[in-house]
This record gives sequence, C-alpha cells and structure tokens, in this order.
Amino acid sequence: MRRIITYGTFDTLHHGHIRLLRRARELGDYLIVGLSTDEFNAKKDKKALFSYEDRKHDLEALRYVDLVIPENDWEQKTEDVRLFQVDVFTMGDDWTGKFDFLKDQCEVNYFERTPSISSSQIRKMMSES
Ligand code: C2G
Repeated sequence: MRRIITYGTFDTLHHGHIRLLRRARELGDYLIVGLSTDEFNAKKDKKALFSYEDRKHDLEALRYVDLVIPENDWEQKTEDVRLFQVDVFTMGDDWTGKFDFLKDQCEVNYFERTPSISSSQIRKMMSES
C-alpha cells in the first residue's frame, strides 16, 4: 500500500483544496491529512473561520481522504512520515522546497496550486455580503 501525506488548514474547503487532495490521493492508495489545529494556526498567523472539528468533519467526508490527524507543530512531519510509513509527502507548490528535508525519508512532491481561489478570498467575500 502506497501511503501519501499532506498538511494544511483546509478552512472554507474549496475547489483548490479538493483538487490538491484528489491529486495527492492519486499518487497512491491511502491519503493522510495533517489538519492544522487552531493553536497551530495561531503559530502560522492564520485564523480559521471554521473550527478544527468542522474542518475535520468536512475532510473526512471526502472520498480522497482516508485519515485526518492533528497538525500541532512544524516539527511533527518527520515523526509522522516514520510512524505512518509514508511513501510520499505532498503539498501545493506555494511550499516548494520548504519540506525537502523529508527527502531522506520519502518522496517529496509539490503540486501546482489552483489559481484564483483561496480561503482568505472566500472569507473576505463572506464578510462583505
Ligand atoms: N491549495 C491549492 N490551491 C489553492 C489553495 C490551496 O492547491 N487555491 C493547497 C495548498 O498549496 C496546500 C493545501 O491546499 O497544499 C492546503 O492549503 P491551506 O489550508 O492554505 O494550507 P496552509 O495554510 O498552506 O498550511 O505544514 C503545512 C501547513 O499546515 C500548510
């Protein structure tokens, strides 16, 4: 079984996220998502509109996602790759190069980010409506 992992906040789940998750899942047979907790989002200077539980619920509803685990800090990726016997780590290419240190443990892949959609745009539109 080829196991894939990716991480993110996945707030206001949208087409760009789902395209990323579909392509990630298509790299193997099992996709794990490290979902940023609200506390970790604070470390990323991000504030999600939706709670961790709601964001986790929505990811678990997707056919592409097999397991959602909490992402609590920047350092956990090395341990997660070992613990879950991950074959491929993948992220959108806004992160290109940032996680190449994982190449000692698994393949590292960056997918093209979907243009012109983002959680911050959606939040802005929601606040203006
Ligand atoms: N993404 C995408 N296209 C978009 C928006 C997002 O492909 N239009 C991808 C991002 O590149 C990322 C994933 O969807 O791989 C999740 O995006 P975010 O929720 O914004 O995640 P981020 O805040 O970048 O957190 O440790 C890694 C961090 O937790 C990543």
